[in-house]
Amino acid sequence: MAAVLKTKHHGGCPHDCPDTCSMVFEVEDGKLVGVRGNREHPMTRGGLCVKLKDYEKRHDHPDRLLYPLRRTGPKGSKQFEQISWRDALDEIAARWKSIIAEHGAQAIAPYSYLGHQGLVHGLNGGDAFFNRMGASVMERTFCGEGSATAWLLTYGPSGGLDPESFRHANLIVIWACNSVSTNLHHWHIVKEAQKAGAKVIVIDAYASRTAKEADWHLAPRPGTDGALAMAMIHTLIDEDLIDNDYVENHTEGFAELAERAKTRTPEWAAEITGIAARDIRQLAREYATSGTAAIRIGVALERHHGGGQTIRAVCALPALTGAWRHVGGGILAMPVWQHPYRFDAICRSDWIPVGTRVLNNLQLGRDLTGENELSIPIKSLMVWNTNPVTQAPECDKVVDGLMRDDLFTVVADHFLTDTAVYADIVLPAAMGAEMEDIILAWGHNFLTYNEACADAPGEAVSNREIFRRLAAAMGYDEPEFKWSDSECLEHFIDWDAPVCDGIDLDYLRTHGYARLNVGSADERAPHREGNFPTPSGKCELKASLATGGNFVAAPFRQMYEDMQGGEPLDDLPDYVAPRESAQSNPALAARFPLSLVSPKSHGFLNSCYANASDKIKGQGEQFVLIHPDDAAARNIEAGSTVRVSNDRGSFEGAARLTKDVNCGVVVATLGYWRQLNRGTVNIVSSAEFANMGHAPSFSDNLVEVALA
Ligand SMILES: Nc1nc2c(c(=O)[nH]1)N[C@H]1C(S)=C(S)[C@@H](COP(=O)(O)OP(=O)(O)OC[C@H]3O[C@@H](n4cnc5c(=O)[nH]c(N)nc54)[C@H](O)[C@@H]3O)O[C@H]1N2
Ligand SMILES: Nc1nc2c(c(=O)[nH]1)N[C@H]1C(S)=C(S)[C@@H](COP(=O)(O)OP(=O)(O)OC[C@H]3O[C@@H](n4cnc5c(=O)[nH]c(N)nc54)[C@H](O)[C@@H]3O)O[C@H]1N2
Ligand code: SF4
Ligand SMILES: [Mo]
Repeated sequence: MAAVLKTKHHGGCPHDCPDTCSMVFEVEDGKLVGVRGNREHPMTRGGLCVKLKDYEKRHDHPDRLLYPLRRTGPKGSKQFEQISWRDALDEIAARWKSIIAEHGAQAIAPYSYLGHQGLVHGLNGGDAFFNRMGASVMERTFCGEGSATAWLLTYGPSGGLDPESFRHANLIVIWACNSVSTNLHHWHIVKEAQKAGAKVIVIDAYASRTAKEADWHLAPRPGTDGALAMAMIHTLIDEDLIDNDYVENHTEGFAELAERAKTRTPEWAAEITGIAARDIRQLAREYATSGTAAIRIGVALERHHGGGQTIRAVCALPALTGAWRHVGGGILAMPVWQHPYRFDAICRSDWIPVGTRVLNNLQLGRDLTGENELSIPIKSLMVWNTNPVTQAPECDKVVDGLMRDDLFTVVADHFLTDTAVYADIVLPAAMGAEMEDIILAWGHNFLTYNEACADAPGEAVSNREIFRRLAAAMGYDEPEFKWSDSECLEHFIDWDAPVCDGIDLDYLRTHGYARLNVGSADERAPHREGNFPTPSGKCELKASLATGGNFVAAPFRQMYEDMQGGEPLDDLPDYVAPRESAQSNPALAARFPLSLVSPKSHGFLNSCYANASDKIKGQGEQFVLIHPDDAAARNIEAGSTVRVSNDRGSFEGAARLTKDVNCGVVVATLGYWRQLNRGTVNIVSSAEFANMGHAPSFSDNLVEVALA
């Protein structure tokens, strides 16, 4: 018997994660049999996280969807029959054509996210198709749009502090980011700096895995970080810890910010945050005097009403102290802005008919149930790369909407997810190693190539192929609908951009990854001399864009305007209270006295892997962290099943009594499947937008906890 040859191929982790690891796929006889991290890659360094280290098992999972399915029983009953691709496509095209004829194309709504993060098969992979159709535009603000808006207002589209430069920092502040679980390959660099003597400060609503490894953990009440940051600004000015030369030459609006910060004293912030005034002063002093201070903010910082304003206040800090002067000084949010992606070619937003309405993915439940009054109701929804029943807020409403008899729902996924079970037609999607792509990165400065090297099982096809087939069925014959994945990649990256100097598709195919030409992380201080890509060329403490200044970055104009959502933007940073807190809404807090934070699970990737028994075993059942005093007041013992509820609904979990949370705060992590549990955290979270970027408000959430 001839030995089967094992071959190795370049892969890129396609999951929604800032690390975008470069991987090595091992393939035998068309099947993915092993996977490891690329040892040469400076950030991946040969290691993958607990979710992905056996990625071949996800490819080979017995529950994977292999064929198109048509619903045969009531919605949600999981009764489906296998059908051919021809029948699936004919049925979808017929239903869509009839909906378009009767209600117009805007009655059809696309719904996607970063389940696959590639440029070809990812978030925007269906945009050209739906824009060609004239469907409703779906604004997708699950993650990062509050941060991005705040960042762009302050710094413009700068990549900010290089994640690899953190090894040169003397002081590192990790702010609302659970790096050990969610940004592991950056955490290695932070640990390196810590070993070399850097002090690591973690500011987190509870003692996360990351906070436990910090030299100092500060735990503000959820949603109050803006007060902490404003009081730091106050202290920097009050104690003359400002780099006056940097401020004068490279910032705008210092005098106005100083005026505002006058009343934002540490004593004022102590009341709001629950952190002692002397600790706030010490934090500001250490931050300003450490020499080289680096801040890494997590997306979680945006998840309350005033999230965007909070991030602007935090962003002001390195400009005030001149931390940007040093290699390893400054702030990191999402370096995606310096990547050469051509969203114009990917999305074809020029095809959107003038006047097309914009829906928002966080408010899917409200849109489907009629709570948001829509002049044209949604008659069909196509969901791919996302699982809103588990991940979107107010998800009981999402389920109510998906149950509507007059809604035609198509879902493409790998599994019969909590969302897919409500579909009329389910399409089987190919997985990572089965399709070519370059993976978009939002946490580092590398392009990451993924080779198609394994056979998709059954009749699963890639997202792009799904849209090629749908385009043919709908009669759309624009050339992009015929491009191969490789041809897409030629078009979807600006290969002539200076950051791509010396890099092309062949280079990536050979090496698997390439660092953008942005300069060495051991030498660069991107804003040593200012040079911020803002209208003024300075760090805009007072944002000219907030009041309609001249846009240097034209593509971002629409984004700012849309995302202000009509609410006028304050041109200076400030603390904006959460909607749901004892201070801002005492009547609500009397009924629901606990703040729920619902961060990411260590063992799941959003809701991915939360159906895999070994991953569930590692992660544990849905738990609710509660302080022993809060538990005692409710007769809750360790291990009791508790119900977490508010006016939006309830879910259950096992109580874990711990001083990792302060009194008044409870933590239940995200991703658990509704099919396998008694409710999920997003039943109780609110679909109200934060006040910037239409960001979500998952951390702005009052609940009560009781024995179930
Ligand atoms: N309470 C609370 N809610 C949150 C958050 C929170 O912190 N707290 N975080 C929010 C954030 S930051 C995010 S990013 C969102 C994420 O929310 P989602 O984007 O919905 O994330 P997932 O649950 O991973 O869903 C991705 C789905 O895509 C599928 N998929 C993966 N690859 C492919 C593919 O190639 N093709 C197709 N067709 N499908 C594929 C997966 O199987 C999975 O079902 O959740 C948000 N929700
Ligand atoms: N293991 C794992 N890794 C992931 C994911 C996953 O689901 N699982 N998801 C990926 C995605 S989509 C994203 S966006 C990133 C997100 O990565 P992170 O930004 O790290 O997101 P979270 O885990 O939601 O929240 C991080 C920390 O913020 C804290 N926090 C929440 N609200 C507040 C607040 O108001 N103030 C303060 N100071 N702290 C607060 C939480 O307690 C939590 O410890 O992770 C990615 N990586
Ligand atoms: S999920 Fe993140 S850390 Fe894990 S392999 Fe993928 S990119 Fe790397
Ligand atoms: Mo996210």
